[in-house]
Parts: sequence; structure tokens; C-alpha cells
Amino acid sequence: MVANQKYNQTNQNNDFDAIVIGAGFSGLYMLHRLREAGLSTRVFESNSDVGGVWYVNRYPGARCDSDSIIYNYTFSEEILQEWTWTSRFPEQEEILSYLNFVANKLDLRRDIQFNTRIIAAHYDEINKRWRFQTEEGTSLTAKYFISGIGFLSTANIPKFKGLDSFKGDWYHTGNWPHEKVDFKGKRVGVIGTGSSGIQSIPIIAQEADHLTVFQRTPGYCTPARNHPYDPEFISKTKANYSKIRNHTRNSKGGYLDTLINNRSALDDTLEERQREYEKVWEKGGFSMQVTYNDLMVNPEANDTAAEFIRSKISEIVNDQEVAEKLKPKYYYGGKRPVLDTNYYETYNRENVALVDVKSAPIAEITPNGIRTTEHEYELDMIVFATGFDGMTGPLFKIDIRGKDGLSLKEKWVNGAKVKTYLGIANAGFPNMFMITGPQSPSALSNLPVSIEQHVEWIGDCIEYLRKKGVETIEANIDAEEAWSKHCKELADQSLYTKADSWYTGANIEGKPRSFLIYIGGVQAYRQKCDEIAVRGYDGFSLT
Ligand code: N01
Repeated sequence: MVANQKYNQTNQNNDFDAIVIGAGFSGLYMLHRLREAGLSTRVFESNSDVGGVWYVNRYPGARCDSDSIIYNYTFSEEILQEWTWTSRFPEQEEILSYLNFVANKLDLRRDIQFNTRIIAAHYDEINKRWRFQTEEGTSLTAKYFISGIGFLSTANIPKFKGLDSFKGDWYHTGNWPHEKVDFKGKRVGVIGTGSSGIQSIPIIAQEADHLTVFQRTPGYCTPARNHPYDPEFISKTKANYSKIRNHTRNSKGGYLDTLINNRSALDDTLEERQREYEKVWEKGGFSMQVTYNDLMVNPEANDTAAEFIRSKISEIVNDQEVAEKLKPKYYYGGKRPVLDTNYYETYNRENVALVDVKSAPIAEITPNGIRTTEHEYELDMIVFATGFDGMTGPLFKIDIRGKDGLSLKEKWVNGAKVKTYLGIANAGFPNMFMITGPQSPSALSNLPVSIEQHVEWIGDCIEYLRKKGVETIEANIDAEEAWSKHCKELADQSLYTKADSWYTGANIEGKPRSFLIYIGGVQAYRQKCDEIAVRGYDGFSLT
């Protein structure tokens, strides 16, 4: 309890029913839901406005790869009808405008404290309240603690020797400046070829004098084929939103796509498969993943899709040596696939070079550029598209302590033994809820669908506790064990765990490997969560 004592002089005015961290998609809806239920709620946000990941990921080309018409809240018919998306895959700026529109419409800002980072959240067992501390030293208390910080909000800047000595400017895609970065006349280096790199590389290449891409692992890209929406499509969509919502909630990933062929890829001949894959390639989006029913479980079936994409790379890229370097060799989908716009075509430009830093890793950043173990590349600017410390990273940035002063980091053995109940709750951490926490469908789902489900489940749970006069809710250890085991068993049957990626923590040096996503799908997950609620919160202790 030592850790809790330093917060004992809490100001009475700083006491709330609920404190939510983060004002992105999760925190905004959580605030609305709890306010509607009559709880005094305060959201803390380290940025200066709403938006979460869409506030900070302003890199050139940043856009979402969920269809815009399902990348929104569905809880309010009024909001659905008043907002109009302009294209299939929305740009960062448009998503941020959408979140601002929602925040204004629901008058959310009055309960959000911006520019304020919560650095500690400790559970006070005697008073049964969470005690928080901001970076500036302000203390606050609340009965309920809800994390809306997401799982991709901690930028990963690899610890390259010499970064401080670099004479030019450098940026991380996940923490991009608000003013335009001017690449004109510059020799730019981009490190990283995940979603952020693949979206930004074609745009930077158009503007920069020269672009060098430092690739450690290539991605599997399929064309986005983004296009503006016409008024007829929009009015049809608006008339059909309840059907669309029903569809996404009862699907596997919360997307519009459904399984195209309910058979193995190996049941078709090579020619038949080629025809099927060509169709989805032309259509654009993520349909490749749902062309057959065994692409993510059967390595041989998976290789047919992988090989199709590899053959496309050879067709698009003129220089076959470059094409070979761009071809991924791991399972398709093992790392998150990427929707691209002119990505492979960019390597046909004269001002673009690809450097393989798997065979010759980056040794250091020098005052004039990047030195690999083979060569020094002179650069005026470096873009780190090196991703995030996913899943546990954002939670570990806060000193979260539950009963007996045990920290979440200790409980989860620095990420080596993460155990949660439903990805929402933790044994030993009463009245704490995580939105899209580890072991929920999170990254393998369309996030607004998962976020709405979590927020509504948590909101309903808190209302239930208040109605029944229950002071605390806490996950039981055996329920947590069983859920974590179930998540692992499902994941082990898939190919997701077989590649090195941020899904498994392999992107961060020294980070323990574990796959922390429930892969059973949003429909099965919702059903499970609802059953638990109906049984009076089975697997939780209510006191
Ligand atoms: O990050 P990533 P991201 N030396 O981790 C490389 C979501 N998102 O920001 O693969 C050299 O995917 C690393 O190499 P490797 C989405 O969920 C969505 O692109 O580890 N290279 C990799 O190539 C996505 O999956 C959207 O070998 C190094 C790259 O950096 C997630 O965010 C848009 C390195 C990082 O790729 C993360 O995407 C953007 C080193 N030391 C993001 N360290 C959309 O909705 C890392 N790398 C479209």
C-alpha cells in the first residue's frame, strides 16, 4: 500500500464517478455513455484535442483501410444521418473532422481535460477508489477507471546509435507535426514498410528529390482502389444503416466483406484460383483474405494467395531485382496486410531506391544520414515508419497498480504472461475496465465495431452495479486463466502466431513474444460477453 499513500491528500473537487483516459473513438463514446447514465465523468487526454490515433497520425497519405461507412459510431441514428463520408477509405483529416463533429454534437469537450497526461492510477483498497496522478502532479479520484488509450499509441523509435547527431530533421509517422512537412528538394529516407510506410512512401516519392526506403520485412499489399462516393450510394447507405450495423456486428471481423467461397483454396484448380484472386485484386480492399475459408489456417492454401501477390509484384515492378526484395516470404496475413495506392509502382520511379536492411542492418544514424553494415546513405530527412509498442505498450506507460500495490507490469511479467478476462478486466484490479484491451478482438476487427461493443458492455455493467448497490467488480483468477487459455488455443490453430510482427511483439527489441488478440471474431465475442452479463457477470466477484 506504500504506493497509494502519496495520493492521500486528494482534493474533493477532483473526485469523479469515473475517469476515462484517452479522447479517441473509445474515450469519446465512453464519456457519452457514462454521462447518459448519470455518472460524473472526466476524460484525460494528453493531446490538445480529440481524435486519439487520428489526431497524431498525420503523416502524408494516412487513411483508414476500413470502408468509411462502417468506420463510425452506430449508436445514434441522428449522427449516422447527419454525417456524410466522401470516399471509400477516409483520409486522416476526414476521420478527425468526423470525431470533432461527434464531440461538438454531443458537447463532449466540457468533460475532457486536454494537454493532461495521467502517469499513475493506483487502487486504494480501503476507500475502494482509484487514485490518479497527472504529470503536473494533480491528484484525482474516481470509483471507476476506464482505459481508452488503445493499443497502438506508443510510438516505437528504435534505439539507433547516433540519432542525436543527425543534422537533418526526423519524424515518426505516429507523431507527425501539424504543419506540412516539405520534402521538396530533399533526400529523404523512410525506415519501415508496414501500413504507415506503405501509405506514405508513394506520396513522399512524388515530392522529394530522392527517396531511399529502408526495408527490413516486406509487406503483402493489395490495391485499395479508393474512390469517391456518389450521392446515390450515400442515400442508399443512409437508408440501410440498421442493416449494415446488423451485418458488421454479426460478422467475423466487423467488416462488410463476407466469405466469398466456402471451400478450401486447394479445392480449386490453379486456373480457377487465379480467376478468383484476380476478381478480388480488381475489386480492391481486403477481400483477398476472404476468398477461401482456409487461408489463415492452412499453410498450403495460404501460399496460393501469397504466391498470387508475389506474381503481381513481378508484373508491376520493372526491375526484377527490386521486385524480388519486395516479395514477402512469410504467411500472407501473418503480418497485417496493407491496402496500397501505387506502392509497388513507386519503385519504378527513378528517384526511389530500396535498401534491404534485413541482410545489411542499420548500424547507426550519422550526422549525414544512415549507415548500414554495408554502405552510408546521405539524407536530409528521416521518416521513422517504425510502428508502435503495441497492445501492452500504452498500458505500461502508466503506473497502474491494483490490490496490494501490485503493478499491471508485474502482474503481466513485463508482457510475458498477460492474462485478462475478456480483454476487459483484470483479477486484482477492481472497477478497472479496458476498451479494446489485450485478448479482445482489437486489431483483428474493425475497431469502431469492437469499441462500441466494449463501451456498451462496460456502461451496462456499471449501471447494473449501481442498481444492485454493488461497490466493486473484479475478475476472478480462474475465469481469467480460462479466457487467456481459450485465446491462446484459438491463436495457436491459426497462422497469425507464425510470423514476426507487432501482433506478437516481435517488432520491439527485447519485448516478450505473445499473441494478444482474440481471433474468434466479433460476433462470437459479443455473444460470450452478453452471456456473462446475463448470468449476473459470471466469472467476476461482485462485492
Ligand atoms: O507499423 P508496423 P505501422 N530497423 O509495425 C520496421 C495500424 N495502422 O505504423 O516488419 C528496420 O506495421 C518494421 O520491420 P519488421 C495497423 O494496425 C493502420 O506501419 O519489424 N526496420 C516494419 O516494416 C498497422 O498494422 C493504418 O521487420 C524496422 C515497420 O518498421 C499498425 O497500425 C495505417 C525497425 C513498422 O511497421 C502499425 O503500422 C497505419 C528497425 N530497427 C497504421 N524497427 C490504416 O488503417 C521497425 N522496423 C491504414
